[in-house]
Amino acid sequence: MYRRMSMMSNTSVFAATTFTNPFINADSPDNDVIRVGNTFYMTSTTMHMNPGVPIMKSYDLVNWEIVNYVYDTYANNDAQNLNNGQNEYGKGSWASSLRYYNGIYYVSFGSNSTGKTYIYQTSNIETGPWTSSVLGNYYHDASLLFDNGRVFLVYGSDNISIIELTADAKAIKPGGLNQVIISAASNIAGSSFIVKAEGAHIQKIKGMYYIFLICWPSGGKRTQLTYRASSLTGPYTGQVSLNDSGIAQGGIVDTPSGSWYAMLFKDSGAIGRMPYLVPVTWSNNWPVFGVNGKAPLTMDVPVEGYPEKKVYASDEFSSSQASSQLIANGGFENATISPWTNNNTAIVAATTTDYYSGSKSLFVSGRQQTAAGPKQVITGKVTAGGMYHFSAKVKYTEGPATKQFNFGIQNGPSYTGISILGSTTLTKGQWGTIQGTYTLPAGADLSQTFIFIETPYSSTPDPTNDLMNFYVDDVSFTGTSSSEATLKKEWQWNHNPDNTHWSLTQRPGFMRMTTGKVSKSILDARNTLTQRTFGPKSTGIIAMETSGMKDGDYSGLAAFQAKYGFVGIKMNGTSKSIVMVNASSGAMTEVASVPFTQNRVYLKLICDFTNQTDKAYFYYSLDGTNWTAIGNTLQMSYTIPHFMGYRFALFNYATKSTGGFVDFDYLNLQ
Ligand SMILES: [Ca+2]
Ligand SMILES: [Ca+2]
Repeated sequence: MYRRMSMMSNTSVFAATTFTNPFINADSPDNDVIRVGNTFYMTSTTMHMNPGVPIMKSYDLVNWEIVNYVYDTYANNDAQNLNNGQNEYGKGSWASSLRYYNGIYYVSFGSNSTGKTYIYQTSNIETGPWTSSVLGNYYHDASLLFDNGRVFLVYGSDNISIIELTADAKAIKPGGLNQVIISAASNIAGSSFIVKAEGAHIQKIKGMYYIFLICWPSGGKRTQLTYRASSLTGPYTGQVSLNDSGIAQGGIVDTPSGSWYAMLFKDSGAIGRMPYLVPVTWSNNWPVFGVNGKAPLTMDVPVEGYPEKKVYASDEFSSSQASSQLIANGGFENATISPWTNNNTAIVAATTTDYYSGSKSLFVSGRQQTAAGPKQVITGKVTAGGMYHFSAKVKYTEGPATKQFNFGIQNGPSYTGISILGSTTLTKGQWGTIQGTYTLPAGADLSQTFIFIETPYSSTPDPTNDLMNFYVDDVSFTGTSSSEATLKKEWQWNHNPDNTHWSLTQRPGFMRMTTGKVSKSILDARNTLTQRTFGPKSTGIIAMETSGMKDGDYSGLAAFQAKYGFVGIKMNGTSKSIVMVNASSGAMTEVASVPFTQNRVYLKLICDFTNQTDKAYFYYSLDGTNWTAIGNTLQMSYTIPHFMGYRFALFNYATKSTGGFVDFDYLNLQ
């Protein structure tokens, strides 16, 4: 059923009044949902894909769009960077918890790669910035609880445990609560299990503590459990809340008008794990899931009148003029000061002694020259002719009553590329701001670029009056990014991207991917760009230009999982061919090869998930109109090494030498 929304244009817009589960017909597992006012926000697990932990937004619980991510990268080790044969497939970030408390949004997640738990927080969930804290241990499927000024993580498998955090949610609280609160939580659902009770979501509702869990009894399906207690530490009593088709795992949320829903998900074959919205009613303060013990497939939309939204999108790769932040860790709130370094001879270190915002700033000491201070490289992020806004908070506490500080930039390796962008005369002991705008000259040497903070030049600097220690915080440099800002939010890179080897501006209108390492296969290639496949059938079409490819390069369009398949261009010597590769056996097998002599090619991938048939079909075209099937059918299978639904993947990797490139014109999703 549809209801007319408006007659503002010639095309009437109709909003559905009913919907069908799964409400997102694509991979979106481990959802955690909150409501703030009339807006719902939801996180999900995307494992080894970055940026990671998508923030999805909805007004009706059915139509969701990706508005942000919690991090660009959460760690930078070999596993995250696909270096030295390492990877973090199926690991990365797991089962996040999303909470809103006193104006701050909090997201926690654990990583099986690093064995740590991460807590991010922000006052603006849609734009950030996020600050991160790292707990030294991995807390499995942890759920955040804010309760009367205290903060807890509830986590674990079968024996569900609680551990207390500091009030700012940044660390484990010494001497805080730390105990098992539900022992053998699985036992209310059976006696032997494929998966014991886990996936905790704790919520306090009308003074009662509810802990939602999932378990998977042997011979049965994934099952939703609810425990409750009037005291945080128990005793908890539990019951089976839903045992229907494996739809389970998640918490509950209410609409502004007071209707309750559970946000659960179901394993669904090669497409991944898809989310299900289940109505919840209350009986004797127990939530009752579903209707007569079943999760309805078709339901009324919880909040009517909002337009359709998707978590995937076609992209023309057109350059936008969006302004983006080019400085990383500008508030010095991260675990390390990276990517900040020292300029000339200075000691630069994060400090909690003084700060302008957050809980840390950068302390600069040991200065030997007036230019000595903090430095951040922004090579590749700026373009000649671009206009940039810069700002930094600076403070010093010893020496003259007032002192001038400069915000500078150096374009190119020579000091002749230095420009002072702005200056402010500070008063001792007070934070001040250096800010302004800067247009990068047309002829600037962009082979290397960095920004820095300094005191004015003197060839014979005085230790007291020129080389004083100082603090820096909230450094910002925004403008038209040469790369990062313009990718649509629906894209995620496989593992950490190498941002120096892709560009949306080197050739406007195209995504240029340049190889930066020699790879064995697509599985250890960097800068593979992905989006979710979707059901019941989805088609991805790309146009790609290949004149920059080098001997040994592969590029094209993949159905990406451990058992991947692709159609693409292979360069062998000076000859190109269109190849179809099928890796369903676990080994990369070239099934078909057709000679190819032109620059531009069109590639198509059709995924059929109808009734979990899970088949992928591959095609190519020389003109974008006439299509030819190539190779064989890929039998897609959801495998645990990747632990993720199949993705459409645009790739370009080298097997012999680096430096080749391809230009992707568009991805068209149907
Ligand atoms: Ca700060
Ligand atoms: Ca284009």
